[in-house]
Parts: sequence; C-alpha cells; structure tokens
Amino acid sequence: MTTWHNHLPTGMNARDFEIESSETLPSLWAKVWRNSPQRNVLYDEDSGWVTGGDLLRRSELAARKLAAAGIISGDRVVLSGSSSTDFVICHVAILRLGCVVVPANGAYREEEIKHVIQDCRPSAAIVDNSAWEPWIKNIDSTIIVTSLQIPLPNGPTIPLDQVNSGDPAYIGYTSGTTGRPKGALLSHRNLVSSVRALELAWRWVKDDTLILTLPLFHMHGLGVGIHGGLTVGCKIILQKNFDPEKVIEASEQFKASMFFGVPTMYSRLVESPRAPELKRLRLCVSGSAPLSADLHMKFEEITGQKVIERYGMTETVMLVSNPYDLERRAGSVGFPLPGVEVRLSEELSEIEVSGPNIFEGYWQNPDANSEAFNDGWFRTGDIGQLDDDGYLSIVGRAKELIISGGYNVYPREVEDVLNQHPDVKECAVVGQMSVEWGETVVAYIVSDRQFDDEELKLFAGTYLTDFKRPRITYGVDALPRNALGKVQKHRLVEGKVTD
Ligand code: MCA
Ligand code: AMP
Repeated sequence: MTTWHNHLPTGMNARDFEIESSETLPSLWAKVWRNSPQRNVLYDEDSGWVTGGDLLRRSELAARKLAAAGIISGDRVVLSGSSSTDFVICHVAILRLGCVVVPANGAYREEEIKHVIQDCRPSAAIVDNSAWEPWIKNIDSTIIVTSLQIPLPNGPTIPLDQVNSGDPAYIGYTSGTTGRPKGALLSHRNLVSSVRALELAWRWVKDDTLILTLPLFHMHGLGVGIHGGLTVGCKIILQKNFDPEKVIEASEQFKASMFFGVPTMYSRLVESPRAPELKRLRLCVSGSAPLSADLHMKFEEITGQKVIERYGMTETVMLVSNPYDLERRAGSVGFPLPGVEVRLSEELSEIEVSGPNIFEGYWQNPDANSEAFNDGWFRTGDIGQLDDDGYLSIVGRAKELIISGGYNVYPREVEDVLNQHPDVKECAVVGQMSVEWGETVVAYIVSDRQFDDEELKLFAGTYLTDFKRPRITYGVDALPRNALGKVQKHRLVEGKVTD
C-alpha cells in the first residue's frame, strides 16, 4: 500500500525529501545546538529553560562521568525518572557516548525491573527511584546511580557522537505474550527515519512549541515527542504529570502550537471548562490506543481542533497517520507514513509492515524474532481494514493485549501473578470497555470464596505496576473453554460467561 504521498505538502515531490539518513540522533542534535546555542529548547517547571548550548555542555559532562566509570560504546544503560530536563540530558549523554538507552517505568515493582536488568544486562542504571537500588545491586556489575544528576566523579574529555546509523540506540520492553516483556532493539537509523517521516507528515518545524506530558519511558513520549522535537529544533515544554488545566495554561503561557496525547488525555481535556482555549494550537495528535470517533468529534466541537490520529508501536516507532492537509478521518489511523509500507495478511487481515523504521529484532531472542516476521514483513498483531480511499482502520487484535489509558497490559503477566494467590484456583484477565481508559483490566476468578475488587488489586500491586492491576474482580463457577481446553476469553463479558 503506497499511499504515503498523501502526506506531502502541496507541490512537493517525494524525491525532495530524504527519509533515510546516514545521521544518528546525537549527531543531528549536536548540529542543531551548535548552530543555535542560545536558543531555548527544553523547559520544565523546576529548572526553567535549557538552551542548545546547555544541552551540548551538560550532556558532554554526563557522558564523561559515565565513561570515567567504565561505561563504553555499545553498553546498555537503563534510564528511569519522571519527565524533566535532567532526564533528557541523561538520555542525550547515553546516546552521545554510543550506548544503548533502556527506558524503564519508575513505578516498576521488584520483579518487573529485575526482569529488565537480567535480560539486557546493563552496565549502568540511572534511576530516580532509590527503592530500586537493593533490587538491582546484586545483579552482575551494574553501576547504579539514584539521581538524574549522575553523582559520579568527573571524567576527562572523550570523543562523542562516534556511532553509525546502523548501531543500536534503544531497547524498549514490550509484548509479554509469554508473560515476560521482550526488549525491542532499535537502531539510530530506525529512530531517525521515523522522526523524519513525522517532520514531513505533521509539518513539524523549529518554530513549533510542543507541550509534552507523556511519560518519557515509552516510545510515544521519548521516540516521538523528544526525538522529534530535538531533531527539528523546536521548543518542548515538559510536564511531569498530565493535568488538563496545566496543559491549557501552558498553551497560553508558551504560545504553544502542538500537543501529543493518548485518548484518555483527550477525554479528560474535553471535560475542562477551559477546553475551548485549546483552539490556539496548530496541531493535536492522538495515539497509543484507539481514539473513538465520538471523542474525536466532541473534541473538535469544543476546541475546533481536528485531531490527527496515528498508529505506532515500540518495535516500529510510527507507522501510519492521518494526513495534515487531506481529511483527518475519525475512527481511522490514516495512510502509511513516508518510507513505510503496509499490507494486510490474506488469512487474518493482520497488519504487516516494512520500512527503515522497523526495529532490528528482539534483544537476544531468536524464537521471538522468527515469529515476529513474515517474509521480512513485521507482524504487528493488529487487525486492519482499508477503505476505498486507502485509509487504514484498526478493527481488532490478533495478540492478547489490553490497552488501558495508553499503557499496554499483557493478560498473561497479570494471570501469572493472580495464580500465585492461594485462594485462586483459575483466572482469566481481560479488557473491559471503559469510556475513560478505553479498556480497564478486569479479572475473572474461580475460587471457593468471594473476592472484593480491592483485595486482588492490592495483591497484584505487590508484584505489578499500578496500571496492570485488575480494577474489578468477577467470581465465576468455571472459565469457558473450547474442546481443546483453551479459555474462550471473548465469552467473558461484563462479569458474565456468555454463550
Ligand atoms: C494511571 N493509573 C492507571 C493508568 N494510569 N490505571 C490504568 N491505566 C492507566 N493508564 C492508575 C493510577 O495508578 C491510580 O490508581 C489511578 O489509575 C488514577 O490515576 P490518575 O491520577 O487518574 O492517572 P494519571 O496519573 O492521571 O494517569 C493517566 C494518564 C496515564 C495520564 C492517561 O495513564 C498516562 O500517562 N498514559 C500514557 C501512557 C503512554 O505514554 N503510552 C505510550 C506507550 P489508584 O486509583 O489505584 O491509586 S508507547 C505506544 O503505545 C506506541 C509506541 C504508540 O503508538 O504510542
Ligand atoms: P506498544 O507495544 O506499547 O508499542 O503498543 C503498540 C500497540 O498500541 C499497537 O500494536 C496497537 O495495538 C496499539 N496502538 C497504537 N496506536 C494506536 C491507535 N491509534 N489505534 C489503535 N491502537 C493503537
């Protein structure tokens, strides 16, 4: 499906724009900052503005500290913290040193972070959660610092920005169909090509100001918001937590032009009496979960903004987007982005994709890699439908996945935890429709006694990050199974076993 020319500005020829580049993220950024060292780039409430010159200098100092501690090019470095300019400086430093950044959710419980560490074997972990220190400490020889200021001794000058575009840059943990997340490894080439496509498709320029309240430990906040913003050289306003009023205030205070969010954020924004003020933005983008056509239209009625819905994955960065100039169709994710090719598999209509943005493979996981590709095309696990105009809609999932508020929850991971409860005989975890969250995690339990919602939520919370905990527990006599004994989750609806 080659409809990506629909993203081009009128009069522009596809040959006029390079999606593929031999550049790396830090080399592109360093160029931008050297050209305009005085220009404000990043803002957070605690630290104020950071300029291009500050970013160059402070990322170099941080990289030198890491190098002096023995970290070398190619090493993995885990990075976790709330959104701040310090977080971004650490991220830039890791990449400038040629290391691979492994972002991690700061709310991970012991088993979750231990799994990441044991799987990717990082040389260092820079985290702002000191509770993690004892959990990480005894694994290999990982150096752990519990402050984004990197409290390590200064180091001598070292060469920076030496990596090549094919070198690894990022490992994002995702897709735990087997119960445990896998590390998706992306190169600079993958990350740069996606950012280039977005720059073109969304007319993203240095005069833009982006309000970014998404967490920076996922592809949406980091790979789209931060990488895109730093590459085009626009201003980025970071906010630690999503608060509709603060977003609206920032749109006024900073004369902002762009906002990126997940559907839950849009559903909260429309509830604000000040939502009409968002009309001053140039562009609102939604992704990570389906944006209902209702919400799309309600947001437009209130704010005048026609949201661009787009579709992406950790493994692929961004794949498909509604067009900037043509119709932004509610309920559809649009056309393949420049450089991306999309096809639907014959049997299932599973969306399969190829392009320079597609990841290099799962970290040290040959079995997962052979399953993930079909003849060189990456299998997304999402079911698609194309309309006559070439717009793609996501109509289902071939993979077991719940998306709650833009966070992915793998039922198997939650079931493995619930099965550890002595009174749970059997369980099935599914997503239940929710206006606010898209889907809510709920558990169906077979037990000799009754559970209230709080009990299993609390139990699961000992092992799992907050958003993975089941919000509702339903007791059932038995789980519905097919002749082969496989649980038929589609028959578990609103607390009942249906026919
Ligand atoms: C918070 N809670 C959640 C979620 N977030 N529960 C279920 N699902 C969630 N997503 C819990 C809290 O722990 C708390 O639990 C309760 O819900 C209420 O919290 P609240 O303060 O209302 O939530 P919040 O802190 O305001 O967070 C809502 C949020 C957040 C801002 C929508 O979930 C968020 O930032 N989501 C974005 C995730 C994201 O960036 N995904 C991108 C993945 P309790 O009441 O028990 O204390 S990358 C990706 O998907 C690909 C690449 C792509 O296409 O983008
Ligand atoms: P992740 O593994 O966190 O990268 O999540 C990727 C998954 O999020 C995709 O495979 C889709 O199932 C889902 N996703 C992302 N964007 C959208 C969207 N706009 N509409 C529906 N699902 C989406």
